[in-house]
Amino acid sequence: MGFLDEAVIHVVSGNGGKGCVSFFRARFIPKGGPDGGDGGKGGDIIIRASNKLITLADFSSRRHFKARNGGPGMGTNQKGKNGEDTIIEVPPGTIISDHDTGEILGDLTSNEQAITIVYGGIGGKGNRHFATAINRSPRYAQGGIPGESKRLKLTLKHLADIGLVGLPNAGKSTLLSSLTMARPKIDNYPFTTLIPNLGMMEITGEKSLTIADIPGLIEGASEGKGLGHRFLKHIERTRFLLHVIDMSDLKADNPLKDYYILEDELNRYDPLLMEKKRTIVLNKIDLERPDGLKAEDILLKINAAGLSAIAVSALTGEGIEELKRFLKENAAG
Ligand SMILES: Nc1nc2c(ncn2[C@@H]2O[C@H](COP(=O)(O)OP(=O)(O)OP(=O)(O)O)[C@@H](O)[C@H]2O)c(=O)[nH]1
Ligand SMILES: [Mg+2]
Repeated sequence: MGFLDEAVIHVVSGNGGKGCVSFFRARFIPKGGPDGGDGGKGGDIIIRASNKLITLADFSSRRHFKARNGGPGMGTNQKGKNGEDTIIEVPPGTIISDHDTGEILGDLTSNEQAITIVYGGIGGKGNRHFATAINRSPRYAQGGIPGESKRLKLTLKHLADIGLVGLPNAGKSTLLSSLTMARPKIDNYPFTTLIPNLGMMEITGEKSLTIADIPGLIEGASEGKGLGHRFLKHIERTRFLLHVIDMSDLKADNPLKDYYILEDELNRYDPLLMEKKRTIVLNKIDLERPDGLKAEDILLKINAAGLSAIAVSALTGEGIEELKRFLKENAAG
């Protein structure tokens, strides 16, 4: 499942209703005073975060949003109805900016957090407001103030509880498919994943953890090399990182070399990434190494360097249950 991480939408708040020109009419009172009511206010455009959404995919088919106009004022001093607001739901982690000026209008991080983006126009005043000593029967009422329109850019930053990082071909997508129901494209060449994939790992009947698989990272990613840098923003707000390394591909005398190179890239991209909890997943332990070293031997070397890792084969499923248990205990919110 690929997802949209950016969308541009067009929003328009409701016009204010126009004020009314009307005069009081009753039997035996041929010339009553002005009693035209005010127009109703136009609806606002409100954007609200909802936990039910995890992507911006809905906005690929729906880009225009308009709030209802205010109703016109009526006789006997009746105010027009206020136009209904339009509420647009987005996933938590959506940043809203003005597409034309770049100004950030809002950053919705938690469920139900909402922001009013454009207000509806106020209604016009009815003719009763314009009566004066000289003109007691004004035939004039105000029009409503028109709604405001804006082009907005929505950018989704928070995609997942857990982010998978690693070199191309390390087995991140395979790991996503063994931890979740997601079925991303997997192949034996670097840069198979071109856009991030998301999957949900169930914890209990109600709760699940969202896992994001991003394209492989390479040295220089923080300066734009490869593909992964474009997607680093997706891991900025993940709670937990799984750093996937390929056991069949690492150097026995320096098993963490590539790990440190990528960690350095993460740090260059945003030092705050270093504050996230993380663990190393030693993947592809089903493969034979030419030097005959087994997963236990590599794990010992990693321990000797002061780190720990969880050994798995994303392909055969070995170690996956342990990894799931570990994530439930350490990566759930
Ligand atoms: N033997 C073995 N092969 C694996 C394992 N995990 C992944 N692979 C293979 O490694 C290759 C790359 O796997 P992917 O899951 O596409 O790797 P990736 O890290 O997502 O790669 P990019 O998207 O290019 O960054 C595929 O041929 C997988 O079948 C494993 O545990 N054991
Ligand atoms: Mg992949």
